[in-house]
Amino acid sequence: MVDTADLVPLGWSDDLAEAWAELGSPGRPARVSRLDRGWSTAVRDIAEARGAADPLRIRNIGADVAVGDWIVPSDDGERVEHVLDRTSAFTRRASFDGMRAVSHTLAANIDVVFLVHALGSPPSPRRLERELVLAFDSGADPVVVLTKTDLTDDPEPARAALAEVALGVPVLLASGITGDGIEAIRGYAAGNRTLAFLGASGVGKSTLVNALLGASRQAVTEVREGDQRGRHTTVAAELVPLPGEGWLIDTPGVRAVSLWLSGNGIERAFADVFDLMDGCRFRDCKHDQEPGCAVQAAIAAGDLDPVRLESLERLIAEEAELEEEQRAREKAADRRLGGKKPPESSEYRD
Ligand SMILES: Nc1nc2c(ncn2[C@@H]2O[C@H](COP(=O)(O)OP(=O)(O)OP(=O)(O)O)[C@@H](O)[C@H]2O)c(=O)[nH]1
Ligand SMILES: [Mg+2]
Ligand SMILES: [Zn+2]
Repeated sequence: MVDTADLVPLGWSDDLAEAWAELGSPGRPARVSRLDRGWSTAVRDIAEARGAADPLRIRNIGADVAVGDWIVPSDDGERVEHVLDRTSAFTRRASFDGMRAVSHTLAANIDVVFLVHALGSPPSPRRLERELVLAFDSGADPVVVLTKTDLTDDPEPARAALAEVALGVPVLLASGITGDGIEAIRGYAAGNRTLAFLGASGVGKSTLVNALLGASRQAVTEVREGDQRGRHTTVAAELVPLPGEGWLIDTPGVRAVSLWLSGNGIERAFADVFDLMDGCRFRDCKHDQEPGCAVQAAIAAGDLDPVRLESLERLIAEEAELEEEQRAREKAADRRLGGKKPPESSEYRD
């Protein structure tokens, strides 16, 4: 019988213990720290995580594995036998593979998702809205980090612009260069929790990770002079232990935040607009020209930015399209494989 006490510093939890027990407590669970083509690296204890012992290298052919996942190797240690049910996962739509949409899970079994934005370029509340939908859908707690505070004397306008769409979500200020706000971020890792950093290339995710580690572990490159865009320096997600306790997942910057839906992320990210909709006179109100529309009344009163309503409508349409596509795809797969689903790609594409 495996002593799972060893796994607690790796982020093992009651929910994972339950998922493992449901499989009949096979083998010894390990946590995926990085993925390379066809191979996973997984750590079995804190010594391996800290580089004092060699981690497991295992083939993940046929297994849908993401960084942060808990896996059980086959008896011969050759391949991934099981992937434990995830407690959370940040998943976006990656790209088209031919005509079919492919999902990409950037990080699994995470407790907090830091949505990183940078001062030094204009705030992008529209992008944040999409990130929040995915973050709420992930099952982890979203936190917004506005970094590069050293680049401005007054972060307040940008902070306010993001706070307006980050309903009930903390907006932290930080700098990976000066160390401003780093201790507040570290606080979230108490209790061996896993923190994932997500955001566009060049916003400073890896710099924050290095500041938290107190070491230049992650490569960092300068953004382009003109438009502050990054150069996609981080190319693969990686799970890294903090010096004290807790885990960080640095991820590659993603250009487009496209929906991949599972839960009620849209409802949570746009709770303010849905609350208004409840006050419309007609239940089937389109929030356009109808009399008694509470949404239009709020826009007229200056209480709701009309752009936010447009964002919501676009996201709902995108969700509907995706659901339609998934239905069509499942039907086609059923016909082809007699009910067996094709494996998901877990490669990073942008
Ligand atoms: N002034 C300042 N520059 C920063 C800060 N954080 C990051 N930078 C700079 O921004 C550039 C990009 O930082 P990275 O940490 O590589 O950004 P990233 O989000 O990891 O980018 P990708 O890996 O491409 O997704 C580098 O030149 C950093 O030195 C900060 O807090 N202040
Ligand atoms: Mg990076
Ligand atoms: Zn209405």
